[in-house]
Amino acid sequence: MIWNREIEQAGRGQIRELQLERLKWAVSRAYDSVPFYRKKFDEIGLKPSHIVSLEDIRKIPFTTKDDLRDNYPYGLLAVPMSQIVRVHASSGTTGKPIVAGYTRDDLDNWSECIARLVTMTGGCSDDVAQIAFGYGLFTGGFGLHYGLEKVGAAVVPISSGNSEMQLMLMRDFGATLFVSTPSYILYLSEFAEESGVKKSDIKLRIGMFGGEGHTPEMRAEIEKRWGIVATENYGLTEVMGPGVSGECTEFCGMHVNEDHFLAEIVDPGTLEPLGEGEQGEMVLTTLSKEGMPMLRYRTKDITFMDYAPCRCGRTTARMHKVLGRTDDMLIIRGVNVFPSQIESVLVGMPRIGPHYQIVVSRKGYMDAMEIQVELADASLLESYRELEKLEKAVHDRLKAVLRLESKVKLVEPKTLARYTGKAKRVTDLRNA
Ligand code: DLL
Repeated sequence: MIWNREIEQAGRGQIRELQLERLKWAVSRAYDSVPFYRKKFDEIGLKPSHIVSLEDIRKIPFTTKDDLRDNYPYGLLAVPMSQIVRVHASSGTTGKPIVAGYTRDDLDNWSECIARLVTMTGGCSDDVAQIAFGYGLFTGGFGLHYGLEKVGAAVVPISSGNSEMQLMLMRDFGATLFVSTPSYILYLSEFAEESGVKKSDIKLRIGMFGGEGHTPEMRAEIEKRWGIVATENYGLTEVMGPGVSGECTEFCGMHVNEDHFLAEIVDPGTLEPLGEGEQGEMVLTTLSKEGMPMLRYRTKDITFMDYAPCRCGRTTARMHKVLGRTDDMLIIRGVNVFPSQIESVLVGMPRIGPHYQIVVSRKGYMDAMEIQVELADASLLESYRELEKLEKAVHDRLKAVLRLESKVKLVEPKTLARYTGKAKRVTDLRNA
């Protein structure tokens, strides 16, 4: 069990004090060792010595994904290659990947961060942990791996895909903790059903899901199908990978590892800071990273913060689950739509499965959105009236929530795409 009481139960004043001390360290190192940061500071006449309070962080310019791309592959490293012991990367949809370099201490801190998250979910040394994240450049596999080992769990590094083997090992090795994206466990649910695997054949008790969001409705679906406690964790390659934050079993947000990350919320339009409980874009600063320090990284993830102590006994700030990304928001005929809103509606409805795709197109000057949803049971296809009734019910519910007209198309079970990693549920044909 890894519960670092010194930080996870510290008073807010103590946490802020530690953060300030580390922020000053991080800023000086970035300024002294990374020409990119030095140039940005010099342009506005900012010196590391100007950072004397946590609020002074607002003087520091933001860092964006483009900055990482422009400095590809190693331009943002703060140490010589001889001190880097691991490199990861995240492939974007276009162009060059985002690269992250880690020193040995960075890897130790990473393991500690994950170990805390595992402990928060109830994971311990008795667990057999099956990791179904890809092992490779993606941070998911290796990231969870070392933290689970640190806790003492028996790690099964099966990696992603090969669902038949996943189920076989899950049963034969007695896996009790499963790690994947929410999309993959859903896919595996289906596989389990088809292969006649019963709940009683497996010992799973905890799920640790991340790398993408899932709605409360989707969580309920996963918990029901597997009889597990489904928890969520969050992170991104740019600042570490998984390990930034994760849920405890009080399920009231994800505890941020605040001794390693300083979280701010800003208005994505004006970039002005927002207060506790106010929804905006999360900006992260690394407080301990040696290999590749990140100052004020704009994550594009939309969430809000809660600084009240948690019922679990931890005092670290909690971020609410990610509500969407500033770049996955669809604007359909002027109305803002997040895919997660659509998922909430669909997964809560009877007779349809959790699999869906959103297709946006443009006819003339008009945007059109079609939502393809799988039926849970093919027998409904035999009654046109029933089908029409259900289609209308889904349509009306979506219209009420989104305040937008969309076309709903119910399709046969198992005809839409399945994902072993992160799902891609939106196809936007408007600029194709
Ligand atoms: O997805 C790191 C990770 C791996 C986190 C495994 C948790 C578990 P990237 O590939 O760089 O890193 O993608 C980072 O994924 O900015 C979010 O938009 C999204 N994301 C990650 N976790 C969550 C989550 C990993 N729990 C990007 N909820 C982030 C919503 C998430 N979005």
